[in-house]
Amino acid sequence: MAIILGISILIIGFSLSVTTLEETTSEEKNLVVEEIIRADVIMPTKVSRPGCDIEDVCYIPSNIVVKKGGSVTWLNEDSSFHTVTSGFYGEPTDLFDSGYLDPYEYYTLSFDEIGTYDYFCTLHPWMMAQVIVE
Ligand SMILES: [Cu+2]
Repeated sequence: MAIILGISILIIGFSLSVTTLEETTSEEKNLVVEEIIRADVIMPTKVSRPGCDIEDVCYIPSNIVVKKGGSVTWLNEDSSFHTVTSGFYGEPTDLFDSGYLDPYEYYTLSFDEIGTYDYFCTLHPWMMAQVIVE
């Protein structure tokens, strides 16, 4: 009896892991496709450490220009959480805030008013960039 139960549990466990693997694989494929199509600004790897600010590559590009009414999509390509938060570190303007973006998570915003929008990451004070709407 114990052996049969053990085998059943093994089989169930195996089917579960196969299902999870298939889901992950198809999600990853979607990510690759979406990444090519959708990301306007990326947060590259290793920006959770100071240094990206020296060459202004914490967000790439660090200055993006869009037409009024246009949208910008950010993609976090790093393995750490990051945010896209309006204003400056310690002085948020409360216009927008992505919250914590998981690795490979997207965030999209539309800009309906002309202006320069500074933004930063609430977790990494050196991460700063701008959206310019014209
Ligand atoms: Cu960050």
